Amino acid sequence: MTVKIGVPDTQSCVYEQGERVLMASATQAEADGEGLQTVPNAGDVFGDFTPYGVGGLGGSTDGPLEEVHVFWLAGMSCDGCSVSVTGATNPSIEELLAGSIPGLPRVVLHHPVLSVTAGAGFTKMFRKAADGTLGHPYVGVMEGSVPDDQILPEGYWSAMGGGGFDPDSPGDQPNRVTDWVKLLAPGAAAMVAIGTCATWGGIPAAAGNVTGSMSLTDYLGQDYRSTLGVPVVNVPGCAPVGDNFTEVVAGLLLFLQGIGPLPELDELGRPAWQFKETVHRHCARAGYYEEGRFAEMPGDQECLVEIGCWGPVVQCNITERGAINHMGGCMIAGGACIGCTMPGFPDKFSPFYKAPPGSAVSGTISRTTGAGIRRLRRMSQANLNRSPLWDRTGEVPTPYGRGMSGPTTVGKVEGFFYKRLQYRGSTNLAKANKTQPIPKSMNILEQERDRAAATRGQETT
Ligand code: FSX
Repeated sequence: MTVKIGVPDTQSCVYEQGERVLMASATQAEADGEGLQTVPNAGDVFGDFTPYGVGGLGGSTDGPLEEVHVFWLAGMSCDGCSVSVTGATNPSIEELLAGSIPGLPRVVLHHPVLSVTAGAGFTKMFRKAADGTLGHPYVGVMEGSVPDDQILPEGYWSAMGGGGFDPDSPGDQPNRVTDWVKLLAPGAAAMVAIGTCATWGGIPAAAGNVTGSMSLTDYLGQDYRSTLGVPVVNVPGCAPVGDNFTEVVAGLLLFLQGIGPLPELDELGRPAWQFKETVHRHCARAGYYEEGRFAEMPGDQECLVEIGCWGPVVQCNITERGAINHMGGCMIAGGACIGCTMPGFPDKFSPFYKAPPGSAVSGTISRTTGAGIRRLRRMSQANLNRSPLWDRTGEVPTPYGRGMSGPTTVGKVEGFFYKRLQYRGSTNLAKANKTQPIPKSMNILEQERDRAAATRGQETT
């Protein structure tokens, strides 16, 4: 059986699942006069009797999607990802849940910690999604790494709900999260791995990994595609920046709604615009690095590379985006980057208290060149901290820096050559107006005092 799914770009995706092949081709759908949103169903999850909808995913044919369900699964995690997401501001969870962002459907979040329902009432919607009776498209979110408990005859390392997946099952054993993932991933419009545990394996998969923990992609395999033809989307970070996640969800919803392109993902499935730059490039301390000034202990204000910061090679936008609402973040708070967004984390970055070996080379080069750069900058800075008027009078009339002088002889020589370069091919207005008179009312109070003293002198004589 072949189902064509109209998606809002020209990609053509094939997902093989037994006999079933799903093809996503906007071009074909348009050629058939179907446009978007005309396919009966996509994937086993909605069965043959679900309503027509967007991409065949169960939404209304009468208009845009009104709601999309998000099923949150937690494996081997510390719940830090959930905490991060609750702090997201742009967009916020509240905005997504309220459907207040123009064009986006309302998000119905099923979260094991945040949902108000519990027990069977909570897992009911998960079951509906798994057996194809939900009637709405859904996105699956995996927090925490995936343990290797499928190899166990019974038992689990991470579970949610109980009683088995067969409604007639008499058992009350907890249901493994790994089973939920197997059931929900094939019918999901997208599967998003949040946090480094879910994206790459993270801390539970570090050396000595007794649970056999792995990433969501390791578990589902590299051939996994969602019903929209999208591989696992990875938003790393331990914990991740909450806004990175909600921004990606918003982008996926626009895609699902048919009014936006699939968010650009890099070769590891990361949102490309969020993870292409290094920490160092946007770090508030990066200027110290180029001047060869390094912190010697936590709390120092300089570049942290020599006390264990891996920022120059780590791909992460925390220095640009901050932790919450563009505030805070590791380096701003004084913490060295330990590479938590990277697939090599944590093993390849440990021990965290030692400087990266590569920093010895780059640090030495930076110290050498930085010393010269620093001196030149100090000279320029001294010049730029004087107004043109102060240069002409030869003094700096500030009570705060008494004794600050006008330009020194060396400074004048340096300034002469600097200006030659600066104004080459253009007009130096200061030079063109150098005959402009010194303002007569400068230092007015002293003038008044002098005048008063002079008047008193005349009166007494
Ligand atoms: Fe992992 Fe999430 Fe690290 Fe925690 O729950 S990404 S341990 S900070 O935050 O899964």
